[in-house]
Amino acid sequence: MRYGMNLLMWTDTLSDEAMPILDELKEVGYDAVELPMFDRDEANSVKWGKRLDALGLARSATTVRGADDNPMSADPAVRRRGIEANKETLDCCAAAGCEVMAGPFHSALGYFSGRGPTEDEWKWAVQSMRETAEHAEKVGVTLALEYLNRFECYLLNTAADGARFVADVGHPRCTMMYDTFHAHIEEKNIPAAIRALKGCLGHVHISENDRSTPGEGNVRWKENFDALAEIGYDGLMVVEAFGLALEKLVPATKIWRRMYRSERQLAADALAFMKREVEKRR
Ligand code: LER
Ligand code: MN
Repeated sequence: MRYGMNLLMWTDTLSDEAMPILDELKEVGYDAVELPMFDRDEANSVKWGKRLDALGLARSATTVRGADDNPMSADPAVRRRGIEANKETLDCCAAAGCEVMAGPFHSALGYFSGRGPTEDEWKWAVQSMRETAEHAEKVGVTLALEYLNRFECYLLNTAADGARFVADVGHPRCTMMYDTFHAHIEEKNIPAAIRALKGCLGHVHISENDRSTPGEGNVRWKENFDALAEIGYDGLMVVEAFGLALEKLVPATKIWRRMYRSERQLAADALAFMKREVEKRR
């Protein structure tokens, strides 16, 4: 297993001032970092990739789409913007050397029709994702689609939805991801959810029920780590904890309070927690 930390704890922007966080995460002992990939600036992505290469850190990225570039919109022009935005983001991921582009970029974050996905919406989302996966193959990045809780999106809310979606897309570059926070809200049975992703699980977010230090809250950690070991998951395991500086995600994440002592402490505690839990099951 390789362990990563998401930069969303500190920032949603890859600015020069944020770069020293990478050195700090290396010092703490991480193998990987997850980059917020929202700005689609290829030159900046190359710069971040070089710094990560120098530090010997692996990397993934997180991205989202909104209502005006929704890949499952009824409006073909909006869908086209969604596909192109996903492709451009993939180019930035490749420029930064990311293995995986993760996140809920299958549909608009924080946008709702007032009912579940229609057959047409499902079909449009599948078509958009197939074209995105073909581009992912070209640039050598793997897609890891994130299912979210019902308050953040309505296309994919459970592991079973995700497994069906990925099967419909039917492209080796299109995998699912699993986030313990969303599963904690939506799943009745955590082991069954993780088993549903066997064979298509490409990425994992380790995230507590309050999005603060993993291991200190209400997520059923034993069941999660047991089932991940059972299905043989051995990819990137990335901590997702959120701070207050998240302008681009606030419509979905709704974080208004600080829930940890320091970012560094959270990162160190989370790494020790994941390693302990994974080692126990080897
Ligand atoms: C992102 O990884 C995530 O979990 C979402 O809730 C962000 O909106
Ligand atoms: Mn997540």
